Amino acid sequence: MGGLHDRVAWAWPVLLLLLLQLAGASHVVYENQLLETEAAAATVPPSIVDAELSSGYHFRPPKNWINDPNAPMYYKGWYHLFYQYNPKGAVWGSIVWAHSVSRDLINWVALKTAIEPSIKSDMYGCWSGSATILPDGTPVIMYTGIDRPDSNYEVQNIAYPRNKSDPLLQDWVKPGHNPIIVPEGGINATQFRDPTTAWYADGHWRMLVGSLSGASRGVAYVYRSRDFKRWTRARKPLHSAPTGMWECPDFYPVTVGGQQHGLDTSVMSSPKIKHVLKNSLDLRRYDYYTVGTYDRITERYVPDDPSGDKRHLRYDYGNFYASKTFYDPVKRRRILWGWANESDTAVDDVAKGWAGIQAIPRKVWLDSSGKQLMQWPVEELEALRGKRPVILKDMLIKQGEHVEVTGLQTAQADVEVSFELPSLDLESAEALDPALADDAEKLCSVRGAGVEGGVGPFGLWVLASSKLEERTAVFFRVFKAAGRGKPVVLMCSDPTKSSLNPNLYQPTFAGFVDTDIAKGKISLRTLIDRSVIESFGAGGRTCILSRVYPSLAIGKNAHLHVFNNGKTDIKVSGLTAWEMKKPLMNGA
Ligand code: DQQ
Repeated sequence: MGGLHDRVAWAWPVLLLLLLQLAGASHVVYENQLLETEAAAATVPPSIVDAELSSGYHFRPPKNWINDPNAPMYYKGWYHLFYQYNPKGAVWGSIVWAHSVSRDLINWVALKTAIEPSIKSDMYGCWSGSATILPDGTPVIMYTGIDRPDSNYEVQNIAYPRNKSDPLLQDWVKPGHNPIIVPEGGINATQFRDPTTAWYADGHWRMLVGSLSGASRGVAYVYRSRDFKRWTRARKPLHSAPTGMWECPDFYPVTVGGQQHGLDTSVMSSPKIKHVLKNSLDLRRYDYYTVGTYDRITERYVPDDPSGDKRHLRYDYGNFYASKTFYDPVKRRRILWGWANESDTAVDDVAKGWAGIQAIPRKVWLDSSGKQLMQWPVEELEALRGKRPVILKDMLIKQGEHVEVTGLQTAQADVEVSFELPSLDLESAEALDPALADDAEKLCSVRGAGVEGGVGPFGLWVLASSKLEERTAVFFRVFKAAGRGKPVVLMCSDPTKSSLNPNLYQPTFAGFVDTDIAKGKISLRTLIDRSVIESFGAGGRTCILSRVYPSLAIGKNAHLHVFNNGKTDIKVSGLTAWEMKKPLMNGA
């Protein structure tokens, strides 16, 4: 494996793929578009179908619906991403596993469909799943199959590459012993899905399947196997909580002590590690996680913070769901993929012919506090930055002022800002209403970007029209809170003015930022990609992805400002903004 022959044999298809992509062709076979498309296109504002609103450097296929990222992995020089895909249109349905490959996580080439209904146990759907690399290097996919037409009876299946010497892993074979797991022993058969990457310890493989027990208990069942073929359920689930169905669980070790390197899923060298358990809450459609301890003898997981199952630490406080991580052995890091749905109507989605993107892949690691994860866009993204960034330094922004960042187009940009609060007089900060002290979203919806404050709101107006009728505010706001050792920092994305189109869903997103603002500094990085605003507060402590659809602030008409709507002066100690180039994006 991996010899000269393999390299020569695979060089041609890869070259061909790249040429085809450059020529605008695609390997994805598109079947009939939905019939409504034309009719719908005639009834929506022109901006919805404006190609200038189509994201450019966020992962997506040229058309149709996508949802969950599936089985991300690195194999023989290529990063692989599979994802839930509807080949027939821009709404969920007829789901198969589409497949793309990349050398750098940024430029993507679409391959043919990897997994589609073909056996009894997946005939009515091939739903989400994960990859595990076996000790001999074989990648294996486990996924959920729907095996009857009239109800979502969910079973777990397995697939192997037909040819392990193909670094592109183009063909997948489903062995005859499928399904490998069926919902028995009182399991809710219609809520039993999304197997995780397996981990190995003490002669056994383990993996999780998400489920619902009773009316409202989210559960992660543990299955064990010696041979990866026969799987038996452990007596008790790994963990459960009264949160509703757990979709797409993810479970992995992280290094304690603030180092950023990731760990293979099977690493168990306690006490230097902690584990992260993430679940996607079907009821609320967000991804939350806890940090805790895994006991591989009892097969139980205990969150460090006993209230963690209720307090809902989230990867992202915006539009980000059904995420999945993988270990990248090349750069020794753990990478997180997450799906961002549209915030528009299904009619508009059909009109524009596509729906859904994947967030920029993020490196994740445990913060030195041990309490939360940190996230940062993979460094490869920086290759898309234009050569001549606009740089601003030491700019004071007084109460009610805003300063436009000029000299570049900002519809697709990467912006890094450092704010200083030179005269941080915390007395002038607003008092935190105890009733909202645990509800960042509500707090942001009543204290939005337009509501003058003491310290903040300050931040960016992104995708702003020339007269500012349209703008999305990404900002911080500082509160003093009785009984807390330090001020409370809120990070918000307020899209309530993002578009003049009245039919859009424009939810305010927000999360608290666990940082010591009394030191007088906070940073913000925002990735702007036409209809995507993906922001990282305080070096990746709090992240918010929003989808917005301006009707004026499109292409060259999109502007960027720094604003301060608080009484305290804010200094922009540094701002660097780069235009972003377009990568190869599956032929889109
Ligand atoms: N999407 C998949 C399921 C998963 C859900 C189906 C989460 O496997 O539970 O497309 O978005």
